[in-house]
Amino acid sequence: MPILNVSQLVTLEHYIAREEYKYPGATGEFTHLLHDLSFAIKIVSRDVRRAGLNDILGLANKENVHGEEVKKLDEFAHEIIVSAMERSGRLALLASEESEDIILPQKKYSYGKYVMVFDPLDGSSNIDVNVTIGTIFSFYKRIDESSKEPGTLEDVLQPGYKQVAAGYALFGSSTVFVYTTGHGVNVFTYDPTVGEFLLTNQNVKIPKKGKYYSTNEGYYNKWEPNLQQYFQFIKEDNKVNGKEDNKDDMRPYGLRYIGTGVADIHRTLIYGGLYLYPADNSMPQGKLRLVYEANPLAMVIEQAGGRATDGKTRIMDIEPTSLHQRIPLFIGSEDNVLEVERFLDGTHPYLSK
Ligand code: FDP
Repeated sequence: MPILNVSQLVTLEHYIAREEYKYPGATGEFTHLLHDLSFAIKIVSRDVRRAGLNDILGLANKENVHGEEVKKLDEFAHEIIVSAMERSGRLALLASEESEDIILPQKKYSYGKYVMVFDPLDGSSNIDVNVTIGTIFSFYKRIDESSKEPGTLEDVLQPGYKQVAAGYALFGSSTVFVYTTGHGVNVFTYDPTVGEFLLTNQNVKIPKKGKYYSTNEGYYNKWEPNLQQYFQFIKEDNKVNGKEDNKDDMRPYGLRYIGTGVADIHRTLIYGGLYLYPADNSMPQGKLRLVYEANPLAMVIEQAGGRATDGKTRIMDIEPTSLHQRIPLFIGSEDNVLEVERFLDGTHPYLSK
């Protein structure tokens, strides 16, 4: 019995090329960038899958058997992605969580009209314990598209609604590549036996409401009182004390928290619900990064029909002021995000009980 029906065998490369035909006048430049990125992701995936082995070899003398220095996996993923992408000649600059400043392609490559931002390996606390981690990415057009000069910080500090594509790769029970160019979200799963990403879920839609919430609830005491009330509310059982059984009321919600934002948000995309990383009294700006975490994930979730805000404002409307800016994030099914927002703005009827 074949694993996939033959009619479903659409590779990522094939899909990207097919998409391009839909845009008269498309130059194919962007298609090439996505090809380069999928190549980089295959390399990162291979090395994530061998991470434990590399560590054991490396631990002996701090060098592996080839006499090479053993790098931390997140630094390694950063280097692979920069090296695969800079040589395309289509990027004006890159920006990564692993680099303090913007990264310019080496002088021997030319500067193109696109900007790439990425988090090479999200979920760093999970790398050494075999729990799902992922790479987040997004692309913008530089402000002056005709410029042949190196890109500038201004080219990166654009609001998320200007992203031309965004997505992520997840290294979990399989490796998946999820991306959107603003026309729906598609999921590709890596088949290592043929070395290709195959289309496994086309035009994914997030459920309008879900019964999972995902957050580090250990910080409960640091949160604002209205948010604490939200957590009381979602744990109440809608069926106790002879209350009317309302099918839309899914309480008590179930808790799921991997601690890798991109993995928690991927589950939220598929099953519905809410992922939140709020501000608290020790991190008033929140923890997650606007440019290379919140914006790309917001674009994917919105394209799937969901919602992403900082509790008030749409994430993709926020003007970034610095490369590593942090932001509170409430993201997921539309109804769940609206529900928590009503607690934050004090209008939810539960608050007046
Ligand atoms: P990490 O620091 O482990 O890289 O982006 C940062 C992030 O992971 C998210 O992926 C994750 O959801 C969150 O931080 C985990 O933070 P807590 O340890 O505070 O829960």
